[in-house]
Amino acid sequence: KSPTDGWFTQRGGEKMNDFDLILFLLAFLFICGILSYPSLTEHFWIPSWRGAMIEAEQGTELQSTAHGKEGTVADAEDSANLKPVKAVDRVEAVREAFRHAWKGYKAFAWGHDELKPISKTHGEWFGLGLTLIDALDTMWILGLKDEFAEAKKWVETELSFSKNVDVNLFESTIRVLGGLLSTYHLTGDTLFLDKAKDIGSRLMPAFKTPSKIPYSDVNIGKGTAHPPRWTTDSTVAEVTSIQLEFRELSRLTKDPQYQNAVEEVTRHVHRLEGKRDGLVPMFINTNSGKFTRRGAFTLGARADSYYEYLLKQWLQGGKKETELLEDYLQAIEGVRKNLLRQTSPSKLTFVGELSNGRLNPKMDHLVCFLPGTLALGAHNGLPADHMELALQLMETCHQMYAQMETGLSPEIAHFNLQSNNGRDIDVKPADRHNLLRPETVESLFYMYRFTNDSKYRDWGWDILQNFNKYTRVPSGGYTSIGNIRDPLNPAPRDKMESFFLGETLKYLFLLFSDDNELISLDKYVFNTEAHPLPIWPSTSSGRSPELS
Ligand code: DMJ
Repeated sequence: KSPTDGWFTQRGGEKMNDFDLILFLLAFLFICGILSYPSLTEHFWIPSWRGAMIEAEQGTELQSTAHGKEGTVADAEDSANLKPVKAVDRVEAVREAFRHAWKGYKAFAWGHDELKPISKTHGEWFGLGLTLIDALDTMWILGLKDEFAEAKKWVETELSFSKNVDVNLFESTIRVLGGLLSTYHLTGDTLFLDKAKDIGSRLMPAFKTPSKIPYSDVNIGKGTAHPPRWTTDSTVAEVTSIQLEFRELSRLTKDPQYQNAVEEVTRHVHRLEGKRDGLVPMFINTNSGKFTRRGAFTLGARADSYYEYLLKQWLQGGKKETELLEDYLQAIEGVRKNLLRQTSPSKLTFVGELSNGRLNPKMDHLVCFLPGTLALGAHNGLPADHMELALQLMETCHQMYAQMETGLSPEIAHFNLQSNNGRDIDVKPADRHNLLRPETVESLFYMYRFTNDSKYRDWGWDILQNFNKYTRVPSGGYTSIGNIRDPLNPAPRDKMESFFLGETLKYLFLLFSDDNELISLDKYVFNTEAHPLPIWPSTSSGRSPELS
């Protein structure tokens, strides 16, 4: 008999007991497994979507990302459930998020337009270092001096606009011209003003059209401009949301050509037929100067910043240009009359879209700029009911985040007027993406500045935490995602838009900062890409002081 055999034989009487013990242990392990199922799924599956796309071991960063000495994002999240996180820690968390985004941009996309954080490479749109320029004033405001210094060096030594490249007039105005002008104001460094003049003058050929309504595209190297290949129309928001920047460029350079060109567009649109109670269609023809494809009205894509720039130009010019104010007030009444509805069952107020007289109860996330703009107007003496509407719309934009499984908003929300499913908000499969957009945190910033209600900070804090949870890429950067309804697989899209650094993180930082004088809203207006430009010192005319 072998010793083993003997062992079994000797212990023959206890054999059943061993079996029982094994069964008991297996049952015990099984029950433990069931009890810890939620945390198992959380800790296994969330990293797994990253692991599948990126590297398996990097998924753990979700739980271990350090932000400063205070602890981790996960720690902060846990403690947030117990006690409020201090403003100073939130400010520090935004700095940490910026550094993490910058780390990816620096490593894989330095000097290029956009970071593709998952494939660890870059995307090019205009080839002008868009993310770097968009982020300059954010770094200055966040006090990230080393990062700012290296970016400035790139602007000094590498940035050239002498390039045979087609750029979009609107996008390069709000991001590049706006970013350079605001950085010049914050730093006083003429490097940025010189660069602003260079890009500003290269964009001017866009205005050489039969109607003076600018073309959408300019070749900044050749000095030629053209509309998109398929149409001679321009987008209304695009031709009416370049005014703050070009007016400021004229003021600084004492050269009226920029201001004249954009104000001609403003005057033209002011007089134009085809509006509905102050609401504008989405397209305008560069030959005829008339609105085209009339009948569709939205506060979202293609029209949004028209409304924003009416108010902000009026503020920039010292509240003297009454036609701007009239158009703004009329438009807000037009919104109330034509587009405003409430959901069922919770009576959330939203701004729908009108299509040939029929209301479509859908709202782009882009519309969430509106609570902030309305609040800014009310702060500047416009009717108190603008503030009431701002409060209601802010709640709706918050719900567009809070009601989603990831706590992040879809690109487009569909609202229920008569709810059959108990939900106020539905999301169509094609609209489930989130591009790290700023509009809601932008409005939260205004609402907090004007009300001091800490709930707006808490809502912004939730959004930052969810960006960290679902969009943060361990090797550096943040990514837009394809599905805000699936926390187990939010479907990363491998793109960090420049406005995440230019706008989203800047507004979050200002929301959490206790320093109200940091970009005072009585001294600056933010352009539509969150670049602060000064409100002009008062003069008797509506022209910028240096030109009057
Ligand atoms: C930005 O470029 C600007 O905020 C613009 O007005 C709208 N789209 C993006 C951000 O969503």
